[in-house]
Amino acid sequence: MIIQTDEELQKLKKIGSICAIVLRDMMAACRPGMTTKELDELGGKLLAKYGATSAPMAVYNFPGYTCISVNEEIAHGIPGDRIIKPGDMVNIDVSAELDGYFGDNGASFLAGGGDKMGQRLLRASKEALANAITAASDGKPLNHIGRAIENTATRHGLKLIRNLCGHGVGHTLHDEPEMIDNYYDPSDRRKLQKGLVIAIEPFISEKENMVLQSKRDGWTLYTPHGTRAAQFEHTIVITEKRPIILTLPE
Ligand code: M1C
Ligand code: CO
Ligand code: CO
Repeated sequence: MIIQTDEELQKLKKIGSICAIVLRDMMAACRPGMTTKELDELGGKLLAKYGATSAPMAVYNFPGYTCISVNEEIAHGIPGDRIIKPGDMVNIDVSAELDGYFGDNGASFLAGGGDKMGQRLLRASKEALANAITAASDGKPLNHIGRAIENTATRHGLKLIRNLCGHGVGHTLHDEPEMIDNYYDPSDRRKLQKGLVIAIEPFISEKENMVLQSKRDGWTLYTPHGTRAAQFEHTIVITEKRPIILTLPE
């Protein structure tokens, strides 16, 4: 969506901060030995405490309040009886709705510390998101987002998942513009504009550059060879200067 009024901005800030608080508290509560279902139940309780509704459930009938993906699972992992082990790469993605407005954020982390490559993936994907946010302002080409992400991955000697992308957010979870690529597409002529609300979510990976969808559950996106990736996601508003990050814990 494109923000027209201050009231819309305030409502988006409200749901954005709720998404950020829920993500932060779930990450802080995550311990090896827990199941992803236990972690998701906490997410569900926190969303209810703030009066927010899980977007994956409301919009897509997703079988969980949040998406929790471990190791070879890259995104849309269904919370279940998988036990989180020390050193696992865990991604939590929290998206929610309040009062007709949506927010979306996500983060990866290594449960109970991890290996060098895992840390490299985290550092590179966090930096890719920061660089993409810096590249986004009123009047700039939309493909500067993907260019910043691709350049960051390359500089770190890493790959990126090319068939996952960012998207517009606002009146629904996946709003216009669709498909904000995480790589540079010179043929993409779209421009960013003031007030546009988008979610940027780079997935930087060790080796593989695409994911497949599980035929078993219809949701989980995984790498065919089981190699890992890391994702960080924020919902932002385009301005003439630096974007406003909506998914910050107040
Ligand atoms: C597949 C790109 C990755 N919040 C989720 C998303 C997409 N994630 O938009 O960040 C969607 C959750 C709905 C199941
Ligand atoms: Co998300
Ligand atoms: Co998203």
